[in-house]
Amino acid sequence: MNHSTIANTEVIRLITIPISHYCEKVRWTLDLLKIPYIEERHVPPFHRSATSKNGGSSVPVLVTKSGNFTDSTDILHYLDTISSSGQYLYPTNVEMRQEVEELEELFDAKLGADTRNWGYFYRSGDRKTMRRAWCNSTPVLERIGFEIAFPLISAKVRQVYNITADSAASSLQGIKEIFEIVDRRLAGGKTYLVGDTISAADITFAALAAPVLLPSEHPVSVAKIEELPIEMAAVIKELQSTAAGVYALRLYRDQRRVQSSHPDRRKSSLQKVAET
Ligand SMILES: N[C@@H](CCC(=O)N[C@@H](CS)C(=O)NCC(=O)O)C(=O)O
Repeated sequence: MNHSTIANTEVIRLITIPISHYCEKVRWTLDLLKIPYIEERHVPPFHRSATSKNGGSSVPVLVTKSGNFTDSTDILHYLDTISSSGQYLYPTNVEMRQEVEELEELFDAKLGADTRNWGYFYRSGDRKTMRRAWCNSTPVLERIGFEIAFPLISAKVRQVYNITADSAASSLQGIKEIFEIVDRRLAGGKTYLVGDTISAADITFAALAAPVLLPSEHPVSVAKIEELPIEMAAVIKELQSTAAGVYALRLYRDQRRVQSSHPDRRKSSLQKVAET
C-alpha cells in the first residue's frame, strides 16, 4: 500500500450500543461486505453525546466522508452503493428489490421493537446481564457511570419502552406473528427470503431476531440459555425450533463472518476505549 492509497483510505466509524440489534444488523453488513470500519461502543444513555455530535440520537450512526447516516436501513443502502466485495444486499430486479425493502421495513418496525421489549422485560433489571450487554469495550468513564446509575438507567429504559408484563406478552405475540410470516416464506425449502442470495431482508431478520434465538456466533454474548429465567428459556427454545428460527441460526453459522481485513485497526480501537 503506498502513501496516496493510505491517504485515500476512508475509515468509517460505527457508533453503537454493544447489544443493540439494529447495530448488529449494520455490523454484520459491514463484515459481510468486507468494508473496513471502527466500532465505537457506548453505554446508554451516554451514547447520546456521540450520536448527537454526528446528527443523530439513537444508534447505530455511521460516520463517513460522504455524510452521516442515522438509521440502519439508510446505512445498509449506503453500504450497498460502496460495496466492492462483489456482494450486494439489494437485488437489481425491481420487484425483488421492493420485496426486500418491504420485509426489511416490516422487521425494523415490528420485530426489532418486540424482541427488544420482550428481552428487556426479563433482563433489564439484572445488573450483571446489562453490564455484559451495554458495557463491553466501552469508555471507562461510561462504565463507571453505569455502576453508579444502573438502577436509574434501567428504570428509564423500562419507562421509555413501556416495559410491563402486558407489553411483554403483546411483544411475544408480535414476534410469533413475524416468525409465522417468515416460516411461510421459507416453505418449500427456500434458503433465503427473496431470491437465491442473502439480502438485506435476511440480515435484518436474523439480527433483529437474535435476542430471542441466542446464536452462538453473535459478537456480543450476554447469557447462556441455562442462565435465563425458565419461562424465557422455554420461549427461546420454542422459537429456535421453528423454520424461521432454524433459518436465522443457519445464517449466523454460515454467513456471520467477523471482519478480518483490518483486524489490527479494529482491535486497537476497541483496546483504546477499553484502556481509557
Ligand atoms: N429505526 C432505527 C432504530 C434504532 C433504535 O431503536 N436504536 C435503539 C437501540 S436498539 C436506541 O438507540 N435507543 C436509545 C435511543 O434512542 O437513544 C434504526 O433502524 O436504526
